[in-house]
Amino acid sequence: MELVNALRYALDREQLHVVYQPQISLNSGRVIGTEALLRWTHPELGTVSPAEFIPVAEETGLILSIGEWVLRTAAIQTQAWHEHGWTDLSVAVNLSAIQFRHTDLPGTVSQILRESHLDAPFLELELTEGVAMIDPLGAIAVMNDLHDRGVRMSIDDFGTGYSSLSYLKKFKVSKLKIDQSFVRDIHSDPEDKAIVSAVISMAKSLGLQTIAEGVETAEQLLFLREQFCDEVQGYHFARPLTASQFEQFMNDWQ
Ligand code: G
Ligand code: G
Ligand code: MN
Ligand code: NA
Repeated sequence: MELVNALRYALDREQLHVVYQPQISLNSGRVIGTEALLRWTHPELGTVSPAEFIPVAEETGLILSIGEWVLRTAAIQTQAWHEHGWTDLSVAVNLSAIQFRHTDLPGTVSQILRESHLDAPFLELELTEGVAMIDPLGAIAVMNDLHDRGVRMSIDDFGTGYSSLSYLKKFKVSKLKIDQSFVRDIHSDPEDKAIVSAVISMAKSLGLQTIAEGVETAEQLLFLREQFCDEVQGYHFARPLTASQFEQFMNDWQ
């Protein structure tokens, strides 16, 4: 079966699921959110990485229904955690540029929030710098609309894309996600160290939050603390977890 047909089938047959990676506030030491990450367990191929199938889903437009399913699943799960008493938790969902351009994204998001009963500020949409490349004015209009509905937005993989820094002023984003490629070599590459430190201080001056991704070691964590990075995420704390593994993680945390 072609990958795209297999993927369409996967969406119908519940072969897709969402895993959640904890995000920790360095200020409070609390788990304040998760990033929702899509997984596909294919009956023969085993686990297929989203890095492989998202591009196929984008080419065929299937990303629209998959993306909507991820948003709905993550919102329902996070609301269930709120009702369990973990009322701090927000959820960050990765969006494809296609979703951003080709649907009534703000309307879809609002409908999902209504159905799930999740309050808008607990949903964060992760955009990449590519979102604004083709149609910056259109992107700004969609962002303004989402912002007016109370949804937060962050820039994923910050520093690896092509966007002009002047966009940061026009985009209604609240957080920069420092790409893991900069975090990885903090301790061996003085340039990466300088980049991470500069991004954090620039973000602070602009009133933006920062989260460092791909934190794997205590040394990286220490440096990020010293630089007053707001939040961290990475294998040092936890891999992306199934919902029930995440609940165990929360029960074990501090
Ligand atoms: O979780 P992992 O490292 O395998 O993710 C690989 C890539 O797939 C990352 O770039 C991540 O942002 C992307 N990805 C994961 N889940 C989703 C999703 O639900 N939607 C989109 N558009 N991308 C996702
Ligand atoms: O593009 P995006 O930032 O959404 O991709 C996140 C990806 O990074 C996910 O596939 C996730 O599984 C992966 N990831 C999360 N934490 C770590 C980490 O500490 N180290 C590495 N190497 N990958 C990580
Ligand atoms: Mn991401
Ligand atoms: Na990233």
